Amino acid sequence: MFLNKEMLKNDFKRKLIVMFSEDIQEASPIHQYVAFSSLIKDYLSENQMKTNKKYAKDKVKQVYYFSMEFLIGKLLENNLINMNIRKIAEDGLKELGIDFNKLLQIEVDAGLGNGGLGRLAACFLDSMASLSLAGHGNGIRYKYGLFEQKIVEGYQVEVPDSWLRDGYVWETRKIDKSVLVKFGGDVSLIQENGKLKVIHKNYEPILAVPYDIPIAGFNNNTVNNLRLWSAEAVEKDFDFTSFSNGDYLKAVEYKYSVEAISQVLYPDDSNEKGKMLRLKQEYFFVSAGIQSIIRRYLKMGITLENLDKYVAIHINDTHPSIAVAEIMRVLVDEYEMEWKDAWKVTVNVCAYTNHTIMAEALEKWPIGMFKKLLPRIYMIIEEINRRFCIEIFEKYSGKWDKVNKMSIIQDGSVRMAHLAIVGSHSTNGVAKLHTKILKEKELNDFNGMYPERFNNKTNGITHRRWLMLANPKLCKLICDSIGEEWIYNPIKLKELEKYSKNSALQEKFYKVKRDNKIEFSNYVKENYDIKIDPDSIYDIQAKRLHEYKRQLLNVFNIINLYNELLENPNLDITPRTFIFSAKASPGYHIAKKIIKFINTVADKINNDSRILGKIKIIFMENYSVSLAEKIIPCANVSEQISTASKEASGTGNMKFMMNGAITLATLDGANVEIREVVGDDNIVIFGLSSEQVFNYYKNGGYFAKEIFNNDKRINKILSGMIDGSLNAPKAEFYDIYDKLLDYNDEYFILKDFDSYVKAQDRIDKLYKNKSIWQQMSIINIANSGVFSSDNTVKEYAKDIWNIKKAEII
Ligand code: 26V
Repeated sequence: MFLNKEMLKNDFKRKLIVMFSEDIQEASPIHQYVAFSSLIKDYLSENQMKTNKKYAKDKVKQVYYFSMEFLIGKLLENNLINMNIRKIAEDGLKELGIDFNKLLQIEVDAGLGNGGLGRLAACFLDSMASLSLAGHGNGIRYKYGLFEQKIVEGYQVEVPDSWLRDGYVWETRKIDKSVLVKFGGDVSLIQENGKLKVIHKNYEPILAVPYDIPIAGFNNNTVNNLRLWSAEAVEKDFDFTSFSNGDYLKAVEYKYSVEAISQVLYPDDSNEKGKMLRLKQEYFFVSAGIQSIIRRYLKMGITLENLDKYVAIHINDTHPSIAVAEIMRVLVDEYEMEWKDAWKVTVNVCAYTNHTIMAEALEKWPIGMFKKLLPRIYMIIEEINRRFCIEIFEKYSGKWDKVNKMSIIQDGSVRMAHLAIVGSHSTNGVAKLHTKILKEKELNDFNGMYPERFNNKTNGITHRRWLMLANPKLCKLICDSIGEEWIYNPIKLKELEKYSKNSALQEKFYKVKRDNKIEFSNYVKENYDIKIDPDSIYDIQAKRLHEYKRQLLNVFNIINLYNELLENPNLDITPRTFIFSAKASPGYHIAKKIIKFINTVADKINNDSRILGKIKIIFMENYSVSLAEKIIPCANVSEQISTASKEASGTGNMKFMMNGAITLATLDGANVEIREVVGDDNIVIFGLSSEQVFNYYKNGGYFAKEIFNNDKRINKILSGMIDGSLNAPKAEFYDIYDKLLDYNDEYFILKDFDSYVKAQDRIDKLYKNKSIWQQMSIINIANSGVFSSDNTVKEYAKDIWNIKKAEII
């Protein structure tokens, strides 16, 4: 579709009149935003129609990415970039007297995810569309996304994220595509004409209503779909008896109990045991998604035996793994397919990604609850399991321990990861190290059973959002230096490497970073009333708060540095600004304490004039996609310091690298691969290896108290937590202290402390040499193209989904 600035301006004026009967002068900023975004959506709709027609006409194989989370952030600027009209939009709006950046700020983030897993799903959608791949999202339209975090007196306070309150421009309600999802009830099996028939009675029907969000590819006319389901009461089942009896409240209560299903995104804190509503959410969006997919393919005249030639379903972590059983239910019960045939199709259709080795995060559902909520699905899982156990038994000639270890149903619960692996033709980890650990440890038995199913797909990030959108100055400098080819093929960023020693270019990169840092310091001054020095090193750790991510290790180093500065105020260090941003799950007590601890330490250090402003600590509240876009472009140092083996991949690490930060890291997750591509000289590595960590877990030999007794620095830091020297009650941080000493420091913070301090010292020395630092930074940017999600998604398409490009002309 051809579009120039004048057309855009005219269309916009027209849209304001159509929507609000207002001209530009009258329209409020919010109306301007709504009208402008709706206009952009109109343009996308045309291409979406073309895209759908092409997919249908050519019977293109399509992938449906099933995910409980899609952390997409704001869409307006992203859509403008992908439609290649960002510049004319900015210029056109300016001519109409509208501040483009202010307009962009009006949009609220769609924060339908906890962290890495949800953001990965969003990056994949962007890449699939941009690579002309037919790939769509399937998820839940939560009324409330991940809570909004406020920091009050150093504590995290959670506020509901009512992102839909003022309406959401990008979605379209598709009432005609609604489906029924059935919960509970009684199931009986009867024989009819020699066939087994399933009778499901007394169930509770819930109406699943889809809301579609267009996903635009970059400069290629492709517009795919993100379908999010909302739960509503089926009108005829509205409790009219109570209503007509005058019990209006009861009638309304029912409506609310139904809508509860898509009310709120669960924060990934405590284990899921006993959380009926969460299981309901999982089945709800999976069943709705599968039913609507199958319905559509039948309409296209495709027989279900061939479904796997036209459809791939991706199971993003175990949350949607019930898809395996739901596909079986639809094929066997509704379309009377033979079990064996249905199973073959199901396994070929499904593929599963594992995102963590943290045992607490592995989903298990109590049998009783499962049966009650999903009686038919439970029967199907029992049958899947019965056949699977026979397979194990045959393969391992009667070894019961293998059966016990791998069985899907065991010890009173349904193990969702097992279901996902058994019902999929592919199981992948998200970084080389993570996949290795899965194969050798966590999922070793399954790897023995189905070695051909296991594979690695290292995560990636979309360079369109994380470089072009988030860091326009750097984007321009790169284009000025090596042209624009990298935008289409991010591997070409490599061209930059040959200039890494060029001092004129180094100076330009330095200036871009410094400009970003100044912009950020103004933002911090305005919002936090803290002055930070743009010439200090911006050292950033921004990610969910988890003990294994070790924000504590970071703080301990800061306290140590502070202690050293108190002893010697003339210590020759480059001033540092330590920036944290992290949400803790509302039920994760220690994580919330760590937030309070960071803020308490910040308060003390920021206000101590004796250290001459050499250290500043900022905790930025409410980490989100939008905040990440602000923070990451100004980082000098990227903190990726998880206990080795614990971080499956990390994706923040890739975003920072792409924006020229130097990674300070343990050899964990994708850090290992970052080191592989940039080389040892361009990353700072410290700490225990994953082998060493496993070795300690297995054989013991680590005694945190020993370190506490022998290392004066640690002794001082830990004692300072509980002796009242911080501006907090003495008992405030005792839990943290206790976990480190009495519970022997599960995440090896004290063990890695010395190595981390030395690594931080190396950072300081490297930064002092401006030319070396700039060279390192350029080399990092130059090699970050490897981590574009375009590459990752290409591999999924080839190795797992077996789908090909379908270009829209
Ligand atoms: C959840 C929980 C809940 C209980 C406490 C421990 C724990 C640990 C981790 C999680 C998150 C599980 C799923 C997840 O978000 N994984 C992240 O996925 C990213 C995308 O693949 C990956 O980059 C991150 O390393 C991984 O943590």
